[in-house]
Amino acid sequence: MGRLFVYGSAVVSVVLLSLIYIVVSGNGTASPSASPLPSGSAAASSSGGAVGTPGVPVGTIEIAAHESPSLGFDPATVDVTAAGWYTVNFTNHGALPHDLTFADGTKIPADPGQSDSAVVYIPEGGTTFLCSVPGHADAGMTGTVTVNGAGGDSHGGPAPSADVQPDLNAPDYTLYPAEAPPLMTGTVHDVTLTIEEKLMTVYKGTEGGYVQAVWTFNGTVPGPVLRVKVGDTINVHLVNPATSLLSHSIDFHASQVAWNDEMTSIAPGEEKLYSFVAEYAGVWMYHCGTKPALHHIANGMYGMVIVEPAEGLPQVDKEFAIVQSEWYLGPQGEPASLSKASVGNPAPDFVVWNGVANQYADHPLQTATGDRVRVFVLNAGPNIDSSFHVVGTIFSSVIKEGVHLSVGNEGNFGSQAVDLSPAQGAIIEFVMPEDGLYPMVTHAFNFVGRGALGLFQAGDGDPLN
Ligand SMILES: [Cu+2]
Repeated sequence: MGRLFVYGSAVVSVVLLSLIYIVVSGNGTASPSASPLPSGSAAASSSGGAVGTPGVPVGTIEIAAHESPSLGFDPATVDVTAAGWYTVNFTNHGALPHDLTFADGTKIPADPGQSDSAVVYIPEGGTTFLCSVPGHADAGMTGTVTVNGAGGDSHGGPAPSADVQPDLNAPDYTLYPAEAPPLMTGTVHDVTLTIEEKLMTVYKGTEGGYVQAVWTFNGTVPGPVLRVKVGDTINVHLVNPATSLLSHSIDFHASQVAWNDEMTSIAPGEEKLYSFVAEYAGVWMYHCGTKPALHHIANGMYGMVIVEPAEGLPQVDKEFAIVQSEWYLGPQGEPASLSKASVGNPAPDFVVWNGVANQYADHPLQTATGDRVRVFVLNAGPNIDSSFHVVGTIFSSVIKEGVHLSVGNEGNFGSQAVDLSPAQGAIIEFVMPEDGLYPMVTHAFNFVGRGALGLFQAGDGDPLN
């Protein structure tokens, strides 16, 4: 059916072709060497553009498919200087099969890591393309080709949401240790937190990585985990080096102090002392509160304080500390996007455990089978709720924001997921009864594919041996 159309009136034709796209996409011309147009179509030369010889390319277009931070094409918008035939090289940087299907039905499929090409006619009015794998266009795999900035009807769907492209040269990320630190000894603790503004890889995969100019406490996102007990005094020396670009501050949720005293901002080159007594047990957030606080939190300035009861917590076999947070990617090498973090329906590019997307899927957290495992969990946000769940386990003990589900309670109740709004924390315990892998997710499942996936590995991870 698509072959009945010619390009005499390119704009109209493209629209018409787009309208019949769904019909032709299933059997569109797939052969890289074949033209989707009738061979020698006379109408092709009447378009008035620089058509050239039918089937003989006047240029090359490179388009790649990516899957992170969401499905899309790179670039999603291509501009050429003249209508005509082009060699289109399509590379699939993802882990799923994709194709590049033009509005005229030309389809270039590519398996993960593979490339293929076809010769495609770009009419004066431009054209559109998408991935015809079900759901992929809706997820953002659409794009346009314009001729001198003109055309490219939008029938292919909305532009991809991925506004930052992965960088194949991004350095590997630094694994953040998930093991909870031991209780600090003594009852008065002097802690120095030095602000460091630095580049950090927040995700690295086969399709490349994302580097952001983050703001940190002591050089890591999250900042260090501080572990004390009820009654302890914490003297935090906050240092903002002269080399910083911005003023910063700190706000400990484990403290009760005046906002306009301890929490005031200090300029580059300044220091201040923030002293408090840990009066209440729990998993507490600390963060920079300098305006706009949303940006300082979204760009990495948060961490966890564990306050144990004065008598301590019961002994367990393994302890981890996990902070959930979001990345709203700014351009490569720049800070996180405040405008993306500020909208009323925020859509983070990544939701992560301890600062880096998928790092504990790449590097599973090891335990012995049958270990009693305790996880201190904090949702640092800044915006998205967590539903913390470990697949294959039941939480037998949960202390969430002071509310305790205890082991051996009357009726033997358990917990499957712990809901944590931004700035809420919990202490959970569970046992992995057999060798194997137990994924850690937020059961808000739209975010699992955006970095909120980790693995606990019990024993050798293999239930079959
Ligand atoms: Cu700050």
